[in-house]
Amino acid sequence: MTTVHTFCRYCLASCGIEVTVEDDRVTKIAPDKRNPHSWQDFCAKGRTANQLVEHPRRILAPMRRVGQGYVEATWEEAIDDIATRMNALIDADGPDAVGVYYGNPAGFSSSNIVFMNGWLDAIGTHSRYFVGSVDQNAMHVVSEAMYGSELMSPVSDVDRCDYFLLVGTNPAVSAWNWLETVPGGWRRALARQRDGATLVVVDPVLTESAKQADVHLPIRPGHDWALLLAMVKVVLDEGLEHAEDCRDLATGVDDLRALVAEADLDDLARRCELPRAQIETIARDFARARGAMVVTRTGVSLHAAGTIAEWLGHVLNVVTGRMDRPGGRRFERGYVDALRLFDLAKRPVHLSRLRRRGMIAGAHGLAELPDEITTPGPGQIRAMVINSGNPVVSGPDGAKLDAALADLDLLVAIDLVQRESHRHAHWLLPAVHWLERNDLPAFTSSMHDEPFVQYGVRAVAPPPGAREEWRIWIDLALAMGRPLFGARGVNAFVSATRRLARLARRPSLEFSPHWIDRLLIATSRKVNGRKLRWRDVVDNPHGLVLGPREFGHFRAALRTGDGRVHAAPPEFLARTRELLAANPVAPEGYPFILGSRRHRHSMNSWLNELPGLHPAGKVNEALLNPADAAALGIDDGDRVRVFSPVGAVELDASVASGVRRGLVVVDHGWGSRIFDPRRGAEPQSYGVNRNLLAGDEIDPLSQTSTLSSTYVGVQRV
Ligand SMILES: Nc1nc2c(c(=O)[nH]1)N[C@H]1C(S)=C(S)[C@@H](COP(=O)(O)OP(=O)(O)OC[C@H]3O[C@@H](n4cnc5c(=O)[nH]c(N)nc54)[C@H](O)[C@@H]3O)O[C@H]1N2
Ligand SMILES: Nc1nc2c(c(=O)[nH]1)N[C@H]1C(S)=C(S)[C@@H](COP(=O)(O)OP(=O)(O)OC[C@H]3O[C@@H](n4cnc5c(=O)[nH]c(N)nc54)[C@H](O)[C@@H]3O)O[C@H]1N2
Ligand code: SF4
Ligand SMILES: [Mo]
Repeated sequence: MTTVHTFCRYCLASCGIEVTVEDDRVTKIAPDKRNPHSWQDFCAKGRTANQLVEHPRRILAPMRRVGQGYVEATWEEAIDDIATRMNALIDADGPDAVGVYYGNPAGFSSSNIVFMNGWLDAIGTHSRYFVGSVDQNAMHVVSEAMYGSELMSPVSDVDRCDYFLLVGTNPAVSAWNWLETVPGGWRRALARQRDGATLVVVDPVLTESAKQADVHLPIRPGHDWALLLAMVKVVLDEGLEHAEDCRDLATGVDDLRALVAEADLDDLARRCELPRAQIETIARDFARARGAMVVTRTGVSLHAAGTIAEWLGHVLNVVTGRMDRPGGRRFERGYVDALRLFDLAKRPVHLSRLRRRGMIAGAHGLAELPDEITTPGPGQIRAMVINSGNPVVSGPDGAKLDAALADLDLLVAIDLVQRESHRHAHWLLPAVHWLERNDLPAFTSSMHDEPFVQYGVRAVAPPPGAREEWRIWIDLALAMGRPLFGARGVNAFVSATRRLARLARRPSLEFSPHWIDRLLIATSRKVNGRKLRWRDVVDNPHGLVLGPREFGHFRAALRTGDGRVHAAPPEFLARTRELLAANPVAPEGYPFILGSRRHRHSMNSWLNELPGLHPAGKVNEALLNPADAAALGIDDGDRVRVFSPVGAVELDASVASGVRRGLVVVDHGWGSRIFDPRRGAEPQSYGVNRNLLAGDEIDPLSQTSTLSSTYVGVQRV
C-alpha cells in the first residue's frame, strides 16, 4: 500500500488530495489536510475520481468504427489512418479542412493544450473551437481591452474583503473558481461575513449561496449590465469614486461619466427589475467599504450582454479603487510569467469563413461550427478532433451540431469514455485520467490566490492502451510530416530523442513535457525574493506556499502599452449605448427564460453516470415558480414539455419558490449518452439536454452562446 499526495483536477478549486493505492489501484481518496493551500472544497467528485478511472465503459485502446460498431486497433494503425486521411483533406482543400474543439478538461492538463497548439500550428488550420465561447470568453475580451492581455485575471483577496458583490455565481455549489483558484473561497467569505462583512448575491434564483447572503438581489436574467451601470452611475454622480485611481491608474473615466450621464437610474432599475433605492444603497455601501470586490461568473457571461456586464463589474472595481488593494482584486504574478509567454506564442488572426467573425483567445465561437462543417466551399471543415469535450451537450443547439458531426469525413474523439458528442466518431482514442498523469500547472500559477506551487503527480499507471494527449499531438504531426509549432527542426529533434531512447533503452531520454516542466522551473522568476528549484517542487508533495500575498505588481503587469487600465474601451461604450436604446421582449409563444444550474456532484456533462455520486434514477428537472406553475396548471412532479424555436425536451416539473417568476431552471449537462464501444451494450442515458433548446444567438462582443437567455415555452404533457 502506498499513499500519494497530489491534487484533484476536476475543477479549479484544485483540492489537495491523499490517494491510497494498493496493487496499482486507487482504493481511497481523501482530502490532504497537510496541503497548505487547497483541500477545503474537497467534495464527492474528488472522492470518487477512481470510479471514472475504472469506468466499466472506459475506452482502453484506440477503436475504429466499423459499420455501427467499433473494433480495437493499434496506435500505429490509428495514427497512420488519421494522418493519411487528414493529409488528403488538406492537400485537396487546404489546412482549414481539419478542425478541433477542445473542452474544459483540456485546460487541467499542463501539456495537452500546449502540444495541441503545436499540432494545429503544424497544420496551419484556423478551424479552432474551444469551450471559452460557452464559458469565459467575456472575461478574455474584457481583460484584453482593459488590461492588455486576454489572460490577465485578477484574483479575489477574500480574507480582507468587507463587501462581496457576487454576480451570477453560486460558489456554495461550484466552489470559488473560474479564471482563478481561490481554495475554500466560499467558506472564507462566510467567515468574513461572520466578522461583519456584507455578502450580496445577485442571482435570479435563491441559490444555496443566495440563501446565506445578507442581501439577495433576484435580478431579471441577462440584465446585470443595467444593475452594474446603475451602480457605476451612483458612484460617479455622487463623487464616491477613488480619486487617485480614477486619475492615475485608469484612462477613460471621463468617457464613463459621459456614458452614465446618458443613463437614467429609474430606467436602469426598471430594466433589471430591482428597486432603485436598493441599488443606490448597495452602490454607496460598496464604494464606502474598506475592502470590496465584484465577482462575475457564468451567470453573467452566458447572456447577450455578458461582456458588458463583465466589463462593468471590472469598472466598478477599478473606479472604487479595488484593484491591487487589500480586500479587492489582486494581481498574482505566479512563478511563470504566463502573460509574457502568451504574448510570445503565435496566435492566428483570422475571420471565420461564413460569419466573418474574429478569434477570441485563439479560437472561433462554437455556435458557428455546425455551419462551417455543412456549408460547402473552400475552407469547409471535413475532419474534426474533439479533445476533452462534449459540445453537443455543453454547447448550443446540440441537435444541429450532432447532425453536422455526422456529416464529417473524419471525426476523432479523445476521451475516457464515448459520450454524446462522440457518437459519430470514426476513431475513439483513449485518454489518460489525471490520477494517471503528472501535471505542473505553471501557466496558471498566476490564477491562484496566493503564490503556490504543487506538482500534480500521478497516483497510478494508466491502462497500457491509453495515451496522454501530448503524445497523440506529436505522433500526428510526425505522421503527417508537418512541423510541430510550425517551427523547423522540432520534429527532427523529437524523432532523434525517440531513437536515442530506444537505442539506449532509457525512456527518459525521449522528449516529453517533463523537459518543459524542468525548464519552466529553472527559468521561473523569484517569488517573494525566492528562486524556485526543481528540488522544491518534488520535495514538497503537499505543495508549497511561496510566501505571503504580495500587492503592487498590477501596474507593472499591465500590457496595455501606456501602463494604464483602459476603463472605457470604445466598443464597450458603443454596445452599452445599443443596449440602452433597445428593449428586449419575449417572442410570442415563448414567455419564459431558460435558466441553468450546476449540481454539486456533476461536472458539466460528465460524472452524472457514476453510481457513487448520484442515486439511481437521478435526472434533471424543470424548476418553476409556484405562481407560474399554478397559472399553467402544473403540479410538482408533473411531466412538462419545455420548448423553444429550435428544440423541445420533456421532463418532470419541480415547483420551487426560490425561482423568479418567468424563469424555468433546468440543470445543464444532463442527457448525454454513454456508449459502450467495447461490448456494444445499450447506451446509458440520464436526464435531458436542456441545451437542445438554445439556438445560435451570441453575445456579439465575446461570441459566447447565450445559453442562459433562451426564450422558451412550458406546458403540461
Ligand atoms: N446551459 C449551460 N450550458 C453550459 C454551462 C452552463 O452553465 N449552462 N456551462 C458551460 C461551461 S462553464 C463549460 S466549462 C462547458 C463544458 O463544456 P465541455 O468542456 O465541452 O464539456 P464537458 O461536459 O465538460 O465534457 C468534458 C469531456 O472531457 C472528458 N474528459 C475528462 N477528462 C479528460 C481528460 O483528461 N482527457 C480527455 N481527453 N478527456 C477528458 C469527459 O469525459 C467529457 O466527455 O459547458 C458549458 N455549457
Ligand atoms: N459541482 C460543480 N462545480 C463546478 C462545475 C460543475 O459542473 N459542477 N463547473 C466548473 C466550471 S467549468 C465553472 S466555469 C464554474 C462556474 O461557476 P459559477 O459561474 O458559479 O456557476 P453556477 O453554479 O452555474 O452559477 C451561475 C449562477 O448564475 C445564475 N444566473 C443565471 N442567469 C443569470 C443572470 O442573468 N444574472 C445573474 N446575476 N445570475 C444568473 C444561475 O442561477 C446560477 O446560480 O464552476 C466550476 N465548478
Ligand atoms: S471537484 Fe471537488 S475535490 Fe475536485 S477540485 Fe473541485 S471541489 Fe475539489
Ligand atoms: Mo466552465
